[in-house]
Amino acid sequence: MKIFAPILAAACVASLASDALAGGREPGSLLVYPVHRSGGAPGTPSNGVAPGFFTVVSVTNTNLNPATILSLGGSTNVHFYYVNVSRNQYNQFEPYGCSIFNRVEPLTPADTLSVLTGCHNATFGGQEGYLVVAAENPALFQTSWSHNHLLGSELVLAASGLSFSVEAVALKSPVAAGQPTDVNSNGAYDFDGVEYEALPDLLYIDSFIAIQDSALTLINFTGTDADKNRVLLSVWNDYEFPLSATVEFKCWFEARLSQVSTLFTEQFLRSTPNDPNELDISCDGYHDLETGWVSIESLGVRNPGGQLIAADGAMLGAITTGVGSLINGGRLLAESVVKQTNGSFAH
Ligand SMILES: [Ca+2]
Ligand SMILES: [Ca+2]
Ligand SMILES: [Ca+2]
Repeated sequence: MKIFAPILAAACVASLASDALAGGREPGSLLVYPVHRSGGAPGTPSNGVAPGFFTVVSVTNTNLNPATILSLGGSTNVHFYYVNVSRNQYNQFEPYGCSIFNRVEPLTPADTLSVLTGCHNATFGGQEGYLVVAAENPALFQTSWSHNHLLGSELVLAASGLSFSVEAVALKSPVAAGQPTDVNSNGAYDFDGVEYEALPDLLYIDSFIAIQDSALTLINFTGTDADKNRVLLSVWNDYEFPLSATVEFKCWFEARLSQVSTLFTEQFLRSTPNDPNELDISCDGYHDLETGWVSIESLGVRNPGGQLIAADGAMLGAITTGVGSLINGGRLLAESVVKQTNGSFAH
């Protein structure tokens, strides 16, 4: 930091933010797991995408109160939608497409279910992407309902033992408990404040350490998997020196920060005006490593014809170690709702 730091405009913006955020800290009716790596159970073939990685996904029904011991009260079904990405080797931010593999599981009151995605996702290994899990009425066929009792998390493991875990983003439904959530009957989960909570319009990486070269994951919830979300990354280094980069992506990506922009590298940050005291890990008062933080905002979503279909795309994401890092850890991106964005998930 600077000794006499001016009050950041961003801090003022943050203080206006709504407290109704989807931070994965309270149970909801729909869960978004930002990353799944379904490299297959040990011994299963992989198509070469993220081989050796697999994920344990957990979902818990915190409802302890069955209506009657013999009724379905308190129970729910949970519909898993594995969104599997077709990687584009020429542009990791613009996959060729995303396809959904889905299945339904029942949860009794106080039930918790953990699955290995290599077994639970599509029948062959080597998939990656993200996962949506939505509560459904167990008495009706594929009818999503308000059941604000779901919590989730995931543990991503590599054969080497390296791993990270991250919570699922839990979205509450404002619909009355037990009532169907597809209010507009369009067959999509709408994150519009009517069916489910709206999504934030600002995401944050609260801090990054450049040499860690963490992986950024973003999911686009506006338009289809063919539409492109243009994103502004506003970065401040350890001396509040402003930098920025843009990235365009479709559907879902996970990429190392150094691949998103070279501004995230230790070498580049050393070349900027930066605090000579931070980050000091040898306790000699002189910096050894460079750090910064990031706000992430959509600049709009365009269809394949280049036409603007939304001025502000809806996103969620995470910052993790991704593939191959020696340093482990993962967390959801922080969120602010300055102005609501309406996302949706068609299934
Ligand atoms: Ca809907
Ligand atoms: Ca520094
Ligand atoms: Ca030092």
